[in-house]
Amino acid sequence: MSEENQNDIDYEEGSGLATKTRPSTRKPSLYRVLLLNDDYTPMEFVVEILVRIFRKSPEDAARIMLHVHQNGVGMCGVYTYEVAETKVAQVLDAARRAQHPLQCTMEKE
Ligand code: TYC
Repeated sequence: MSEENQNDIDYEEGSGLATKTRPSTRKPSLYRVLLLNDDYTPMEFVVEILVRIFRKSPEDAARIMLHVHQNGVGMCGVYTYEVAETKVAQVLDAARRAQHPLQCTMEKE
């Protein structure tokens, strides 16, 4: 089933009525949350963020942190709009409190 036809409208023969045959269950758009590299944020702080805010295992967190360190940017996860927005805000707030320049952003998948 294509994304466009997720909630098909059926035009019943002769009745003049359009009836919805399925309840509305449109899939929400998803957003990638990205972490950006910088020269000052300690590696341990980034790992801690990935464990605490993105629920990564310490091993995955270390792998993602190193990827960002080496490539400039990396993905922390994919979420619905409001969840992604909240995670970005939590990262920026934690970085600001700790006075690290760590940057985090989101983009539509
Ligand atoms: N580049 C940082 C350092 O060498 C580590 C780092 C990794 C910073 C990932 C930000 O998103 C980041 N201390």
